[in-house]
Amino acid sequence: MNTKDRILAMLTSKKGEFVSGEQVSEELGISRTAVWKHILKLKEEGHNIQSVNKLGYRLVNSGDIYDRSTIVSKLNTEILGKSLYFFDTIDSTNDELKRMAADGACEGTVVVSACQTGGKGRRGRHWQSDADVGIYMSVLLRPELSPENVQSITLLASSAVCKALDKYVPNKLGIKWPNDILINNKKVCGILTEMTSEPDKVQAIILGIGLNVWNKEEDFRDGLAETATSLSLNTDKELSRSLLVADILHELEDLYLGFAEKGDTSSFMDIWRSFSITIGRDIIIYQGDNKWQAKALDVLDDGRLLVETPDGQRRTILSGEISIRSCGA
Ligand code: BT5
Repeated sequence: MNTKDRILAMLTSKKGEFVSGEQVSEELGISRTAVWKHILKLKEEGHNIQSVNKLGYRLVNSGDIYDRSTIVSKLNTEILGKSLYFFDTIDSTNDELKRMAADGACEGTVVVSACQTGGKGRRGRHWQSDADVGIYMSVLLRPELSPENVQSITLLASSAVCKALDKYVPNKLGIKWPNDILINNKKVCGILTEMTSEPDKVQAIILGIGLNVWNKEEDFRDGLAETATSLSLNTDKELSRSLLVADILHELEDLYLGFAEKGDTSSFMDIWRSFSITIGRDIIIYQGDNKWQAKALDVLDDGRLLVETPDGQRRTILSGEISIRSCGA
């Protein structure tokens, strides 16, 4: 192992704690200036190393090199991400991809950004998108489908994300209809699906995925610490945002190609149901100014939620907010 790699190994073994320049120089028998030069080289290679006066050096998010070439090196897809744009910062990956779609970008184009200044949730809500802690990505799909089928694409996406995340947090994930992915009832991922269409044909679907990876509890602002969580808060497994992006794209493509070929939602609806924390629960449904209670019975193959009201009537809901009673989410 050369000296630079030995420094990296030392920093990695400290798991995010500081190591002083003196310690490194003594252990490796090199001068402090030589240590500093190797650290600069490691930073150039993309390692996120923080240098703080009197404390020394620490590796932030160890091993998590996040850039276009690292993502592409891990991609194992035919279509999704073949055209992939990586930004250090952008207003919103959904908005950027929408602009690209209007200019004729092809199906499978992906936009990833290390940070968003105007990350969006549904209905104009805000998505906290701090630098270096999360995944903010959008995927362009152009399926031969009518606009009514778009709801099921959102469920396809949450099923794919759960498949990709399950190995990091086995048996902990839950999906709250339609698009919230939770760990122990706290939101780790949100999905925003936007569409442009002609009356009976979809032109473009922009699938936006926001995933909290490295956030610590104190990073969540505006009361979000009560309701939000991150992957690293729930697993000791090694995390790499580049690998996560590649894995999510792989799982998405797998489910999407099956769906686009046969128009059949059953393959991913079974996955969705297996992660669902909504079905069988008493819920409150919010639609505009109305709020009513019901029991969630099932999710239909087109993505609508089938519910039963206390007087025994069955209804389906296509969109809206729900909260699950006695779950806090
Ligand atoms: C969503 O909206 O959950 C969809 C979020 C989609 C974000 C991605 S990031 C990449 C792409 N580009 C974008 O601009 N957006 C997409 P909704 O169900 O409306 O939830 C929004 C609510 O979640 C907010 O009102 C907060 O309460 C909460 N929230 C905001 N930021 C959060 C975060 N980082 N983690 C967990 N919860 C958050």
